[in-house]
Amino acid sequence: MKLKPRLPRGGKRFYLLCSLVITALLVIPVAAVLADIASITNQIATSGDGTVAPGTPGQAQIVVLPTNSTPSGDPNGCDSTGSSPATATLTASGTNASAISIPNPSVSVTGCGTPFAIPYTVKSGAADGPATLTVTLTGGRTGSQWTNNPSTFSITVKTPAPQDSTPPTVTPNVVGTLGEDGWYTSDVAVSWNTTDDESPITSSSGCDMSVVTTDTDDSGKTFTCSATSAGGTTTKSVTIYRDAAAPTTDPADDVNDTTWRNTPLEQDFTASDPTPGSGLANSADANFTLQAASESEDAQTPSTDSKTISDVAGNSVTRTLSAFIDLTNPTISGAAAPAANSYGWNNGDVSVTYTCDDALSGVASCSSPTTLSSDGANQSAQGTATDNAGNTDSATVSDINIDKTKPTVSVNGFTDGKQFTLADTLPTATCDASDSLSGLASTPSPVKTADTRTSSTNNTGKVTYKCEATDKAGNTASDTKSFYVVYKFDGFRQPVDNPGTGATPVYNQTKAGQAIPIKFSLFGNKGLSIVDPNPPKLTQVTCPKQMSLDAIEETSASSNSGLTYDATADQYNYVWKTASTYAGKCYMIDIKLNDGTSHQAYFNFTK
Ligand SMILES: [Ca+2]
Ligand SMILES: [Ca+2]
Ligand SMILES: [Ca+2]
Ligand SMILES: [Ca+2]
Repeated sequence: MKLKPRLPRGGKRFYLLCSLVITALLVIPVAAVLADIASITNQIATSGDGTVAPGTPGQAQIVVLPTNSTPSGDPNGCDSTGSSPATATLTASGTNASAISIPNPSVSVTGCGTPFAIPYTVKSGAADGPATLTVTLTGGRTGSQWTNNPSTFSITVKTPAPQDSTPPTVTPNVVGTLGEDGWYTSDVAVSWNTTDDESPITSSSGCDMSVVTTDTDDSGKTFTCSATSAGGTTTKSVTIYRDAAAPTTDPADDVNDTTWRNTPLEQDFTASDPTPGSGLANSADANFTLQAASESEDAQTPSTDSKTISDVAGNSVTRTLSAFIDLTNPTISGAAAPAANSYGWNNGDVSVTYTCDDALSGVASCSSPTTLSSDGANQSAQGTATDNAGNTDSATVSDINIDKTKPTVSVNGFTDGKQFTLADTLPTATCDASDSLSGLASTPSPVKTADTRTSSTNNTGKVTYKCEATDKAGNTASDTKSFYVVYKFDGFRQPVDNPGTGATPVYNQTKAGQAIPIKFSLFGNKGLSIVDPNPPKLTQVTCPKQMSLDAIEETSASSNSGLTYDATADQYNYVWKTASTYAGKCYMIDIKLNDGTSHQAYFNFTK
């Protein structure tokens, strides 16, 4: 059987048959201990209840027990130490207090767990009657809160009766912290009360106070006390079960993973109770698995799983597994810059930058900006975000249209630099434009940018048109062409021959010193200020070895050089008076008109 602690009892009458017999009745208010185990602080166990005959010595047996709990203010462990000793003082009170003699009432206490004694003597010839013996503990470690202090027990002085027909009463007293199922989870003190109302106890064995300080198996540790009086012998046993060690696990510690992950964390454990001991309360706890799988609440709070393993005595250990779990992909968004124009096009490089965020484990990487620099429609760029748990997501920015290429454009309707005479129908300028990528933003129209005819009396001059095209990306190209409006001029007339189209020009041959009429028509009288400079420029040229010659059939009688207009023939006549020094030489005359045109004729002079 397993023994439960008892309530203290009042004094019991007994006779002391041997002066050295130690009565052993615990007087601790154990009910308070049971009611609130945590309040036990350095509890004092005293014993000595019993019946004593006059003229015999006795002892108050005392033990101070350490406590493992720490209520407010009391230091943990043993409160009476070598450096902070406590003092135990034994005093007598009650009706028969004068019967008690205590030669050395105070004892210094410097430890816990070892019983010690304060002797007293019942005076010879003392009257029968009860007396209360009180042990008071003072001093000790600072803040000590002694439980059961003072501790009292009672004795009854009784003159021995002449006969006794009943054996003594033997009662065990057990003090300790009781756990589950009869197991103690602290050191346990076992003491005994031996009483006999009829005659003194003459002998006893196994009745000293004992302290159990090591764990037991489920056979426990058994203590037996026998007491003998004139009425016979009584033997009682008590078995103590002690388990103060919590179960252990393998792995021995909690598992705390502080690295972010996106998968569950699992750990298998085995559990056992150290032997000797009470064993696991639930044998199924010998193997268990902790798993954290749910997403962590925030970056400071890991996901956890835990299990508490208890032994039969009620000692327990709790294992916890924790992990930081992020199951949510990061966010990423991309943005293109510069923005496209109203047509949706860019005409330069486009940079795509990415913005990444992750609310739980945080962003581990975010794609660097991408630069798109090639022409093309519907281009795209993709970026990726990764969080610290390895979750990823990507974003694509599409519909990026780049056109850096200018459109093609030309002024049509005439070729650049083409000449038209005053008699011609002038061309109509048009624009021809196209853009192969983004397309034209609008159809260009020709713009006349210059017209020098407005400053000319004869309406000759240069007319310039410009076409400018812009594509939808904003690239601009232009083309400018000009045509000239000149006099209608159909060549020199007789007697001067024109240069012709041969490899060498036709040379007009005449005698040096003649006046040569150079005739041409501009189809209408354009005035006499049409030649510039006047006289025309004359340049000597090298006579070819083989010249195509044509004789000047007519010379002028006039000796004056100059320009005249003949309305009847509608032609101009410029009389060129040559010098006799021209003999044997060749010349080119260049008649430059004020419409910008030049007309040449070649001459070979003879003597
Ligand atoms: Ca008896
Ligand atoms: Ca245990
Ligand atoms: Ca995340
Ligand atoms: Ca273009």
